[in-house]
Amino acid sequence: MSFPKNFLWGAATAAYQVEGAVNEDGRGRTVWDLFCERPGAVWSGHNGAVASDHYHRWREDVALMRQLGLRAYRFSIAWSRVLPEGTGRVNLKGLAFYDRLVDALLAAHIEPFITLFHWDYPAELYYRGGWLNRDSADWFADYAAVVARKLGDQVRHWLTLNEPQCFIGLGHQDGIHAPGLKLGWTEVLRAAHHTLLAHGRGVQALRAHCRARPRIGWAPVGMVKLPASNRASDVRAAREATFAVRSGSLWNNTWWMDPVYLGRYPADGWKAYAPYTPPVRDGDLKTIHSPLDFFAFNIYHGDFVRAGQPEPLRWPEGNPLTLFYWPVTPPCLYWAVRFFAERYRLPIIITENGMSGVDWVAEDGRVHDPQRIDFTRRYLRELRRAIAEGVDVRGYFHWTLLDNFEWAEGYRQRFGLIHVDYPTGRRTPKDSFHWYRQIIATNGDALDTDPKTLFH
Ligand code: IFM
Repeated sequence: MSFPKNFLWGAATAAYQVEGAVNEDGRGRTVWDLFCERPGAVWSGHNGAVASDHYHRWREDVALMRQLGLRAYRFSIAWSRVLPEGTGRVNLKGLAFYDRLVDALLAAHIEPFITLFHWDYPAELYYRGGWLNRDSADWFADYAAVVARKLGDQVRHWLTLNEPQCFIGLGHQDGIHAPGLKLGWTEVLRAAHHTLLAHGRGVQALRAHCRARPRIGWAPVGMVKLPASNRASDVRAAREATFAVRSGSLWNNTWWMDPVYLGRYPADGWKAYAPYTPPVRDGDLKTIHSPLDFFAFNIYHGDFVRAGQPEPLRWPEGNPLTLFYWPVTPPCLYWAVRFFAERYRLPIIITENGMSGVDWVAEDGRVHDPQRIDFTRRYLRELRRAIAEGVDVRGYFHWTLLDNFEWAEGYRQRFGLIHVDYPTGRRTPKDSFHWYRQIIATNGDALDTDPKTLFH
């Protein structure tokens, strides 16, 4: 058993991380432009002003995607390119950029997957209260409608929001991402509720305004607990921990996913977060629960748990870590898709997975990244194991296509299949690019081949 026919082999990016051109063609400012100006907020004072220069080099990038054999490309739209003030006046030049990109992707037989919001919130809306303002749901719906009217005849796949756990948790609670707020729990959970509402209103706007029938999802972080053994008791403990909400942390699945897929907040979360739970008006949960076509999530690692032990197990000394110090845990792909399929009962798409490494152009002119190949190979084999057991998985997007601006880490974390030399913008496909190309070309069969024999 291998990957299904028509499996969507993809790669993903996000607007602020790759585009640059922050002052061109009428783009409005965003909270990330503001945050990068704060001394000490981003490593070494980096910002997204030029980034991977994709706004100017998109033709070259689509040609590289074609060379890679990508079946699907996930990218986000910069809300403030389309609506510089976040709402109201439409900037046709901004829309035209994405229109050209979509045309080029379709001409290359690459399926566009559009994320409407990947963290670059319009500054003008932030000044009006941002996600703390309940009107933010309407603002988002208006923006979704504008994009849908322009691109909804050609684009079939849509994601509303990317990783609300991060832009609310890191951005509004911990203050380490834009907009850099450190709010209390009442306000954090209110902002979180408004993002859920925005998602639901966005889904409705897409369905109302796309001319081709849209397939819609969203892309939260998928957090999974892994059983320390195959014993039924450990698997049960892992499943329970995967779907639990603990007080004091926003880092969970169900506070975000249950309202969207099941139409209710999880009871344990409602108890854990009391007395800070948000005001929920009549009809809110119905809106948030607007039907979706697939279950998407982003995943990088998981923690191991054992029955009878409430805390995750300690990592063995010397456990492999990426440059970000994230643990390498291939079974997270197997267990996450199994657990999510059981609970939410929709076809699954992995919208992000990958690793940051120490990658540079070697003296032979190539970028050797054997660890990314080994990482991705192990993770994909675990995904294949779940598919072989009957889980309906439709696609996998590697994070990321190009090295890019990694938020508060600036440019020091390289996640790309393609190396970017930032001073010149020069692209060099890494060894992992050539390897992934073979994986795509064989629909995954080359996962069983020694990677060293697959390219050069
Ligand atoms: O770069 C980010 C992306 O924007 C959101 N998900 C995680 C990636 C790696 O940190």
